Amino acid sequence: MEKLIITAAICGAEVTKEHNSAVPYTVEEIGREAEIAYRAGASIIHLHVRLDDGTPTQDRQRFRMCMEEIKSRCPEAIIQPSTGGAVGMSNAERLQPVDLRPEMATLDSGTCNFGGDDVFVNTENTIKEFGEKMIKLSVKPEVEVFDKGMIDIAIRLQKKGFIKAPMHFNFVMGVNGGISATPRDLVFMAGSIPTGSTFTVSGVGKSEFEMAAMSIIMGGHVRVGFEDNVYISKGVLAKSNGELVEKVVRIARELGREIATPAEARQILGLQKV
Ligand code: KMH
Ligand code: ZN
Repeated sequence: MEKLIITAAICGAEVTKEHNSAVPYTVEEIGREAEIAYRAGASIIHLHVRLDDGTPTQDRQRFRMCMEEIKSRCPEAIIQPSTGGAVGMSNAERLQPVDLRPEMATLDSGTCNFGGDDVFVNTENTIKEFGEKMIKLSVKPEVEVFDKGMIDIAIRLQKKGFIKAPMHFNFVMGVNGGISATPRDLVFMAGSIPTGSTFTVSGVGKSEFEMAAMSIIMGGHVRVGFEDNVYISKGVLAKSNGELVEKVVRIARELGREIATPAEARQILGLQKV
């Protein structure tokens, strides 16, 4: 089986220090959390950035500063900025980090409820716009899907030339408004992507490690981190993103799956180091 790529989603846009005081906001905190996760075994850092007070931002300069901080601490890490940003941001706002030509960036392929009254809007034209820009700047998208229909949109737009094949998907499972995080649903999602695609799984909340274990067994990859879950076990807050990554490494080792280095992750995903 292919080696396991671990992604650390170190801060997200929604989770705050009130949920877990280790959630990073400042450039220094973001760099530190990325480094701890990287040293624990993550080869990809999925990156949202914040102002020092915790406000989510897609500001290009803030991304530049955070990416430089991460690169200075872990030069080999694959940095994957979010283009999802936070609910309510405009497309232009969300697309800013792509101008920095990262190796990867997320491409959210559909609209869904996002808990309460929030709606995370990604119309077909938005997906086309983001996909075209990523092709133009040679940025590999991680196609973020919160439900099965979003896989179908991505396949349709890939056939029309807005996304390059082979696609790499992230199944975000357990968001209140998206697909639930159950073994049946994960088998359904993994069976719905085109042959030759790769996938990673982000189990939200208490399902994080259950979905991770299933994905490891199925030959998929794994994302963990404060964006998705702040607990290391029931009722116990994780001390760092690194602690969450370490747990995935332990599960993978017990199940006989080796961890990919960043170089191996680049090979699996067809990335060229810049
Ligand atoms: N913050 C969510 C609304 C992504 O990074 O591309 C969207 C999100 C997805 O986190
Ligand atoms: Zn994200």
